[in-house]
Amino acid sequence: HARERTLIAVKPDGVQRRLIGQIIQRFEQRGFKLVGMKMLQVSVSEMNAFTMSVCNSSVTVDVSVVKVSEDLLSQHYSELRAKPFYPSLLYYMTSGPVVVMVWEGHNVVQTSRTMVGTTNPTEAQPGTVRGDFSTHVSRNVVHASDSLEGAKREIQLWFQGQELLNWDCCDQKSISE
Ligand code: DAT
Ligand code: MG
Repeated sequence: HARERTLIAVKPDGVQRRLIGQIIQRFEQRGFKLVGMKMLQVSVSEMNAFTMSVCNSSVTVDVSVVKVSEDLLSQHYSELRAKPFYPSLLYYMTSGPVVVMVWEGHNVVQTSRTMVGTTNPTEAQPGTVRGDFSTHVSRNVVHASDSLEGAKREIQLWFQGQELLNWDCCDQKSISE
């Protein structure tokens, strides 16, 4: 229904490549409503720093940057913990700022997965975010929740309740029932 919400994030590569604006524009022009947004850099926990130093020995990670959000990514990507690419995924996701957003609208979870494109940009259709802006699975620019339950879980993980706004868009009646 029209109040469905999903979590969209511009990953560190998307921020570095100045793609934040173009990604936001696509969701706005589709007719979705932005109800929350923030920029942050997830800090590295001591344990993750160790995992990452094993995964990439040329990198020195400053363990003194341990902060409150150290567990955020491991919860966000809990299903991927056993994958061989998991340590480098955490390393990449903590390498710079991300922009996390909550978008609302009719069928937004499924529609935004279509807009974002397949996980591996090699197969992503032109016209999708990944199909237009990326070539490699480990630098695929954007995150989008993959189910209603996943969206609910991820939104609660990244946002406090009061950071999400209920507001009326003046064109809402022209966009969905
Ligand atoms: P998605 O981001 O499309 O939901 P996912 O949840 O399966 O995909 O994986 C999360 C991220 O992990 C994905 O965006 C990029 C990374 N990833 C997935 N499969 C990978 C692989 N085979 N090699 C490297 N990174 C991968
Ligand atoms: Mg996923």
